[in-house]
Amino acid sequence: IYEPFDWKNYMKATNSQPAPAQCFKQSSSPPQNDFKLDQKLEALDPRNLTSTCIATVVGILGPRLRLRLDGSDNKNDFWRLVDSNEIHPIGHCEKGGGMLQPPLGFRMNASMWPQFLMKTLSMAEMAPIKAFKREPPVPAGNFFKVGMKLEAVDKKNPMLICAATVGEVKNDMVHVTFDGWRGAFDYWCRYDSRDIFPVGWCAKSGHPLQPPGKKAQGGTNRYRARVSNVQPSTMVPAATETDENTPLSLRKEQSKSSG
Ligand code: MLZ
Repeated sequence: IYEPFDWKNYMKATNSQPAPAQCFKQSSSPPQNDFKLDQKLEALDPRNLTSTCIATVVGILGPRLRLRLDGSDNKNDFWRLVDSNEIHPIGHCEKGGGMLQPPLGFRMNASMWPQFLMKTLSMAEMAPIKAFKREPPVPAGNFFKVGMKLEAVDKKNPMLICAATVGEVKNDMVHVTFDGWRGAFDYWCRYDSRDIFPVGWCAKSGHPLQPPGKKAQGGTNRYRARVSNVQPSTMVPAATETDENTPLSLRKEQSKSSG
C-alpha cells in the first residue's frame, strides 16, 4: 500500500515525524562518491580495529563503498561511507609511523605478508586523496526521541539501508527498529553512529532505500491473501529458527498470527 515508497505519504499515514538532521553525524548534503571499482585504500580491519589493512573497492552504492581486505576472503566484505574516518589513502598509516597489517584471517602463511603486501601495492590503483571526504562533526548531544523516523543500515544485511523508527533512547544510545519487520533486525547504536541517516538521505544520495516490510504496523497482516497466490517454487521454506528474518507476510500460514 506504500508502493512506490514515499516517506511523505508514509509519515502522514503513520502520523509520524522524521528525526531532524541535527540528530545525525552525517553531512547535510551527502558526499559525492569519487571512488572507482578496484581502487585500493587503507582501512581499519573491522574485526580488529587496531590494525590498518589494505582494502579494495569491490562495490559502490551512493556515497558508500563495499570494501574487501586484501589477503582476506570474499565473505567478510564491509561498507564504509566516503567520509568515514576509518578509511584513508594509501600511505597514511606509514606517515603516522604505523605499519600495514595482514587482515584477521589472512589466507596465507603469516611469513608471506611482507611479500604479499609488496606485490599488492605494486599492482595497486590507489584511490585519489580527493576521494576521501572529511568526517562530519558529532552532534552536540543525543537529540533522538522515541517514534522518530530515520533511515538505517540493516547490520545483518549491511548493503541495505531501510526505513526505521527510534524505539527507545537511553543516554547516548538509540534503539533502531525496522518498520514492518520483527525485532530480529533491531539494534542499539550510539546517537553518533555512521549507520543511521535522516529521512530522505537515500533519495538525495542516490542510494537505494528498502521500504518498510509488509507486516502492517501493529495490526493484522493484510498481505497474507495476496502472497499465498505466489507460485509454490517461489514460496519461502518452512519456518525455522531464522523465521524472524522473514516478514510476517511471507511466513507460512501455521505460524502464529500475532500482531
Ligand atoms: N534477506 C532478507 C532481508 C531482510 C531485510 C530486512 N531489513 C530490515 C529477506 O528478504 O528476507
